[in-house]
Amino acid sequence: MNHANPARLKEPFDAGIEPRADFTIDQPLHRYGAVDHAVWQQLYARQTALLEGRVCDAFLAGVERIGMSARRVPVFAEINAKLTPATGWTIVAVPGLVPDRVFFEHLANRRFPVTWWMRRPDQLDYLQEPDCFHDLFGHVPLLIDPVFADYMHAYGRAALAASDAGALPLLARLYWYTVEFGLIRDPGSPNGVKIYGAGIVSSKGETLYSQQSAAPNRVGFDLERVMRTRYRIDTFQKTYFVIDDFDQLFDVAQTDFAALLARLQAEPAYAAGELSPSDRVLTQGSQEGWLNDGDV
Ligand code: HBI
Ligand code: FE
Repeated sequence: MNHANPARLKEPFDAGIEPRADFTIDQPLHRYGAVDHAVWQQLYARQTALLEGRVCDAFLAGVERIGMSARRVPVFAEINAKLTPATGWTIVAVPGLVPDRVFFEHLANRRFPVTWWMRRPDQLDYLQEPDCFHDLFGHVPLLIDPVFADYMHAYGRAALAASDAGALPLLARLYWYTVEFGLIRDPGSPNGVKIYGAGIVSSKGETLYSQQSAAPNRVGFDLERVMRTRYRIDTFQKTYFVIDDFDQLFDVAQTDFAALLARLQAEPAYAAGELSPSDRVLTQGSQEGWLNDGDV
């Protein structure tokens, strides 16, 4: 799953549903048709089968504890009945991508914005914007893990501060290479990694590619390295960053980002597929299949 750049919000929000000032809406349960539930059922069945043995245990435990329906688009209030008592997080329905600052305001208050609508059947394998399946199935199960839940909260507060300091791109890279496309060490698995990033978890193609392909680099997570690394939103990742455990993310969230951001903004960025001599390289990618498309 790749996120469109929120700044390029294309379609006006669905005319029938006027969002509140914080861009939230009530989940329009009446708007789901049989096709929406069928697409949810198909994606849920496909990904839960594919993720066995590939996704981290915390994700599977989260899916179990939250108890999302396998057959119908879940009712957000029913998800919150399980999630909120556990880690204080609440999911809120939104019409789609919301402006960065609004997004971070929600995270800083333990609210996770979940797009209400489902992709169409012809978008099963690829969709530019996050839909309900990506946001709910991809992101929410880890919000019931206490350490990951604290990381997301601390990240939201840091990103809010960074966006005021004009350093949002650096924090967006941290989100991209952890929350969206992060891998976690697992010695017994292919390439020594398992998946936790929501963008991978909600994508059949990237679930297989991120763990098994020889093309991408897999590099030990380092905060400054990640914040200096550009990413593409229209291809699978050229480099994945691998954490040892969620405590590592929680420690990162305690960083004094103001001082770090001031220093990093002066540093040159790495291209998405570039390796640096100081990288802890788990696998050096063959880069096969990468169009020599330069790099954003
Ligand atoms: N809005 N609904 C929604 N979901 C997101 O994941 C999201 C967003 N707006 C901004 C945004 N993400 C980015 O700023 C982050 O991915 C960094
Ligand atoms: Fe996402």
